[in-house]
Amino acid sequence: MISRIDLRGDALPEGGALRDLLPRAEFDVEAALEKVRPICEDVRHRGTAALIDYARRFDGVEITRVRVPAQALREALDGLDPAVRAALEESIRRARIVHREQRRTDVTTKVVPGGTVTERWVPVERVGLYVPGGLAVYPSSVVMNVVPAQEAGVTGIAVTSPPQQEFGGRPHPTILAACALLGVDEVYAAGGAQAIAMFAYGTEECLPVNLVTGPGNIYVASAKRLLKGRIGIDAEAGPTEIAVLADATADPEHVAADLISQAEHDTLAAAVLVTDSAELADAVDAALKRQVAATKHIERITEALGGRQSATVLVDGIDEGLTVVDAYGAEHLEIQTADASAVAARVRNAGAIFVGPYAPVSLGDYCAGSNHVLPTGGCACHSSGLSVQSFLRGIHVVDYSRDALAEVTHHVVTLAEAEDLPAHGAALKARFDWKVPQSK
Ligand code: HSO
Ligand code: ZN
Repeated sequence: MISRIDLRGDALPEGGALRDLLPRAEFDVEAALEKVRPICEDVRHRGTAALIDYARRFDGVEITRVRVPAQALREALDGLDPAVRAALEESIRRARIVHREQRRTDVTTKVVPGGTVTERWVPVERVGLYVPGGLAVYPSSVVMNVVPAQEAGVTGIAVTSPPQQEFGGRPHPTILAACALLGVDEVYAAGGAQAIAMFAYGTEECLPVNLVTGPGNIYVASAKRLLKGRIGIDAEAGPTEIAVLADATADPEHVAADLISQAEHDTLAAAVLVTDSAELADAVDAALKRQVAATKHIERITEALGGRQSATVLVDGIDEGLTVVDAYGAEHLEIQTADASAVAARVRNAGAIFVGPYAPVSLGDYCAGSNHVLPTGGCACHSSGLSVQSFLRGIHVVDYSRDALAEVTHHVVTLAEAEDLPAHGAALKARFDWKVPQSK
């Protein structure tokens, strides 16, 4: 069901070569650009009319407006199953506890007497949050996008999610209810590239936003790449990934259950087990067979686990395992080894790390308090998941007195002349009856 890559014996190849040996799904964002470009242009020029046409063409729904009326949000919340409401409230509560602590405070540094630089953290004014539709319904992603934006102090929050045939061309009611629960009243029924274009260019119904966050399919990722610059983006999210670094102490049933849990998202989802124990690998294989047969989304999971993006990687020890998981840079990494905390502390590249037998990825998906919008496709080597920081900009505020400026003027003039930009120096000289002071 899941293929094997045996790296035991020889020394591991270095850097890029090791990464090339590891499995990864094809997610060609560049190739989708040609399809996405005309859609974005169309939304730019025809606004709501274009969105209505795409809703008909891609989502099979007839709608007359894209914005979801406030009444529909209230009704969705009223109709929400009380158990789901309680679980969402707990998810929100925990996410708030964690994200509130992430808020950076402004820092003022006294550089010299009379000269300070302050880093002032200012929330983005208006953000557009994308919540995917597709194979599953993701109210939890509403929580993971909205909570950090709110905790950052963003005042203009708009959410969009694909219109659903089953619900009269509106997003799934649980998504609407989650928005209502979080106090978000600006919600749109738009999905795919066209939704990103709506946020970037604005329409009759939706003002343009400054930043778009949230995962989506390849067309969403491609539109983000195309429109980046006009808007800020969090990441070009690809299919979900789980890597598990495990030794002989791990419980194969748990490892298998966790691999399956993320394979459930998509046929392209990746599940990678890295272990120094061939016995564990065999036991996980057996557990996978048994457990997959009993899951609801058996076909999707079987395809994901059998795909070239999933594998069991055999290594010579946990040190080598760490080298492998660092080269892979998983969206989610579980450490199921002896002394898991110490092993986890040595990981350099992962979107989020789940430590020990009682921190499965599914906990993080819903109720750990951490964020589940995380870098995929190896982007964990250079990027972070969504946090309060994603919604803030640090502005440097420079405040110098006359004396403090006078004291450094000769250095500025020298550097400006060294760059053949004498007008830069002149801007300082103009403030003083200036002659070159002697350096001390
Ligand atoms: N594992 C997904 C998030 C999610 N799981 C939402 C269930 N619902 C990507 O981190
Ligand atoms: Zn998940």
